[in-house]
Amino acid sequence: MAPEPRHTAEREAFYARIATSSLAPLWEVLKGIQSVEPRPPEAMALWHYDEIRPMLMEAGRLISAAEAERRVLILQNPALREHSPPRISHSLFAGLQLIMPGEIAPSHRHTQSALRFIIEGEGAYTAVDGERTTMRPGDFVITPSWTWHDHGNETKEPMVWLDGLDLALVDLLNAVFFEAYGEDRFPAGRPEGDSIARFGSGLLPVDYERRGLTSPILNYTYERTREALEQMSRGGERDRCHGFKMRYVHPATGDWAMPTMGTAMQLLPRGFSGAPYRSSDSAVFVVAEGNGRTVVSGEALAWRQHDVFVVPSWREYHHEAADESLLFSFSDRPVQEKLGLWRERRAAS
Ligand code: GTQ
Repeated sequence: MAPEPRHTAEREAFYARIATSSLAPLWEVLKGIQSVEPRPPEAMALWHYDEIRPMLMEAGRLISAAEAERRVLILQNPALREHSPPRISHSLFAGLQLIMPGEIAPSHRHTQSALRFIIEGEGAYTAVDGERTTMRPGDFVITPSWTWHDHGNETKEPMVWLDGLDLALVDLLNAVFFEAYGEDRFPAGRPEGDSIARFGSGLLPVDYERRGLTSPILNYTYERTREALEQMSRGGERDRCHGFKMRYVHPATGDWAMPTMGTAMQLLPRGFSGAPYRSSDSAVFVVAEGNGRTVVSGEALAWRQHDVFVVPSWREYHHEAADESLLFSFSDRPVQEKLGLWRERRAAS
C-alpha cells in the first residue's frame, strides 16, 4: 500500500495559494505528461463512404459552395469532438469536400497546407497560384502553404475529394494566417500540365532554384502512381508489413512532398496479410481500390473502396487484403522526423 501522503491539507492549501501567483506543482502532473509510450487521445475510427455519401449530397442541396466557401463534411474523430480546430487525429484534419456542377469554391490562401485525394468525379479542377489541374480519382493534389487556390466543377457530375490539412499543427504554433482573394478565381498564369512537365519526369529546369519546402508538382496522378506500384509488385520483394509502399517525394530534394504531412500509396496484393506494425505517427488511410481489413490492437476495421480510417499513434496494426488493394495514407511523420521524434516497431518475424 502506498504510504499515506503527509501534509495533505497543507499541500492543497499551498497549491491554492501559489495558483494566485500563476504557479503550479509539477509533481502532481508529471506522470501524466511523461508517459512510457504515446497515449494518443484519438480513437481508431472508420467512415464507410457509401454511408456518408448521401449526407454529403444532402449538404449539396442545403448550401452552395459559394456560401459555404468550402463545402466540407469534417471527419471528426469520435474521441476528439470537443477539440478546436476539428481533427481526425490529434494533429491532422480530414474532411470530404463536395463541388456540384457549375460551382466554384472561391480563391483564398492560408498558411495551413492542404492535400486533396480524389474520391469521385472526373474533370473538375483545382487551381494553385494560377495553374489548373484536372482531377481524377486517386490523384493526389497539393496546395502548398500560402498559395492561392480555388476549386471549380465544369462537369455534369458532383466531384468529391478528401481534404487533409495540418490545421491543429499550425494552430499549436500560432502561425495561422488567412487571406481571401476577393474574386472567385485567381487569374490563370501557367498552362495546365506545366508543373508536371517541369518537375514530374525525372528532369528539372537546369537553373531550378527551390522555393519553399513543398513539392512543385501540383498533381501526382493516380495513373502514374498506380503504374509504378504495379510494376514494382511484379518484380520486387514486398515489405512484410506494408506490401509495396511508396512515398510521394519532392523531386529536387527527395524529402516528403509536403513539409508537414507525409503521403504514401501502398499496394497490397490479393490475399496479403501483413505483419504487425506500429509507429509514432497517427495515420489516415483512404482506400483507393479494393477491400480488406485492418486489425488495430486486435479490433478489425473492415474497409472497401473510398472508405477512410484512422490508426492512432503507436497502436499495433496489420493490413489484410481480400482483393488487390491500394491504400493512400498521410500523417505528420515529416514533422516528427525533423524533430528527431519518429519511431516505428515491427513485430519480430
Ligand atoms: O480547400 O481550402 O477542408 O481552406 C478546410 C479548409 C478545405 C480548402 C478544407 C480549407 C479547405
